[in-house]
Amino acid sequence: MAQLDDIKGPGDLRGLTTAQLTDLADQLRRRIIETVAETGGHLASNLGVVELTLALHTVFDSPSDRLIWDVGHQSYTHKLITGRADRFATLRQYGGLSGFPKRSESPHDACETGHSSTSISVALGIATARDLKGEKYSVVAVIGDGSLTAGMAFEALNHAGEAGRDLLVVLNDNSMSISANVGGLPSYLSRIRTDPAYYRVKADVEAALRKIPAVGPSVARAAERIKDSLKYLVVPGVVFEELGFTYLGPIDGHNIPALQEVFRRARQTSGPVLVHVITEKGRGYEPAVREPDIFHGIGPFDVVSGRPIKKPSPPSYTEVFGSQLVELAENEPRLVAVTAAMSDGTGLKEFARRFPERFFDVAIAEQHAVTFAAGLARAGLRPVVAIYSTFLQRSYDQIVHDVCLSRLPVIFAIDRAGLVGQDGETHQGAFDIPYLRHIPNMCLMAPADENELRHMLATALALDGPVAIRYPRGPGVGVPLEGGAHALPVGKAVLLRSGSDLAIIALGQPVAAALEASEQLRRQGISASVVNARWVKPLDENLLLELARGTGNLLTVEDGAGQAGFGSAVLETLARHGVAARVACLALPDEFVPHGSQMELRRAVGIDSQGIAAKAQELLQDRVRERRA
Ligand SMILES: Cc1ncc(C[n+]2csc(CCOP(=O)(O)OP(=O)(O)O)c2C)c(N)n1
Repeated sequence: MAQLDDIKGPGDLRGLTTAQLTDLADQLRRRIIETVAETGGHLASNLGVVELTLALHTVFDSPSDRLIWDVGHQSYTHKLITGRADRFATLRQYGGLSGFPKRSESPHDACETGHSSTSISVALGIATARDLKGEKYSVVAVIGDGSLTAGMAFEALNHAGEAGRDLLVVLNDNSMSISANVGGLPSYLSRIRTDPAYYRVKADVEAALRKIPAVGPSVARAAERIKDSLKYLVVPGVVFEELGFTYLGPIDGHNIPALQEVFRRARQTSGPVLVHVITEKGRGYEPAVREPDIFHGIGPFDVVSGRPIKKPSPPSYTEVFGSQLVELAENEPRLVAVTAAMSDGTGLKEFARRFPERFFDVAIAEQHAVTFAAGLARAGLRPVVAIYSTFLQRSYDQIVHDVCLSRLPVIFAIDRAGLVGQDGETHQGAFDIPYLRHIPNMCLMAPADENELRHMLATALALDGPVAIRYPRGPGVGVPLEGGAHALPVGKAVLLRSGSDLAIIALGQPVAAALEASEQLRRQGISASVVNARWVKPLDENLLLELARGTGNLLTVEDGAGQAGFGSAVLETLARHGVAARVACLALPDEFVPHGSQMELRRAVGIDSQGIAAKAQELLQDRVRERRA
């Protein structure tokens, strides 16, 4: 039997029998389960595509044929059989293998991904370039049924069907997004899977074809061709057929020979082809089959019991948001909640249970989620749209055009703002301050702790216009949560500590580190004010100007991109008022921050307490040098 560790590339799979590939699938599953139990990761999605990945790599010739994994969270088997098995234990660790495809890791990774529903567009672009350059290779996009619900996937299908280029779309249908899939398209796919009427029609067509008599060799060849094309031009995929695709399927996604056969056929078919593959999310690991949503993305867990290994920690910002929203909704019947396929990730499960009529999961459709919320607000409701910072990037125009232009009271609960950790570049919540700060009518806050998040939600509800609250992934700082949430003064920062040498103005999560840094500085004889900024917009200009005129040294700290971020807002304010001060800005660098633990990444970019203290010293030394010069 072939050993997983001996597979150095897809070439080593060639010639393996079905029995050998099946045995390899077992080894792959074991390796994935054991590794993810240590590192955390996207377990259930990966367990579902082991055979699918083996079949693709035995039929297609990567890297000259391009395999594009939508989202890329299901690429572990692909990584393991493309020369990365020896490093697989470093998955998602700082400096180790990424949990998503990365061209820097392997020529077999055709592009960087992490956000959903991009694969068909990029595959079509590559196929178009291939044709224009007169090159010959196959392009394959593998997309899940959840990812197919996003507008971009529809846009790409629409274009690809008409363009008619050779392109294979593999629809990996496990009937799940992270949780149960939402909407008309999933219902359609489910009918294809389960409605016997479809199979009857398919069987009828095939039976009729078998009766076509063969008359002479050329007629026989033609009849064979018609049989072939008609046989696979089966009724179930009529929607895809109408869009211009040849539909093949549905195929059992755990049957390697069946998959290999359909992929060979797809490779020979000209024009765009959609192969509909049915897989089981979590396949081969009972706890993941039972709870595919929990095991979609999971931290370290115990393999035997399937239970997460959790260190005791304060409630997460997400949990505090979820329970506070339920509390507010009890007294505010207009409050409704919107999620884009992330009800669990954004902490809305309890809200959905308590107020099913007021909860909307719109599928992976961030743009639609925002404009839908605009409609809700326009007609008198108070929608709260809970979306991760990185995925809200998709909705920039909807925020500008549909919400802010009309000054609609939509509350944006921006979870996973700042450094998110192990999911890396594609998931860091780096850009929300820059992409929101400049939009007229928008207010933007960031809590320093989980209790402040509660008050900020109450504040947002009291305001009559668009408001965004950005808060980090992970546990809060552990402050007490008792007492009702109350509205905070708008545009007012909080002076936490007064000092005479410089002022550290921190926003959100880094406030705690700024306080620690001020302690370290105090021990070195440096006296620092510390401000919890709370608001990016409106900014507490009075306090800022006062501090700038006072010590003349300001250090801003934020866990978002530096360009056009919070520090930039401070600099703009000083410039507008003609106040000269020495200002240093600590923020995320002008580069994509890779994966690692949040702590490691904060240290690496210098927004932990040591980094803040060092930057403060640097600022003061420059000042001393300047004075001497
Ligand atoms: C734009 C965007 N929104 C949300 C997500 C979070 N997300 C990652 S995977 C996933 C579900 C994907 O479902 P599907 O495509 O069916 O893949 P499966 O995990 O079921 O194999 C979601 C919502 C994302 N990666 N990108």
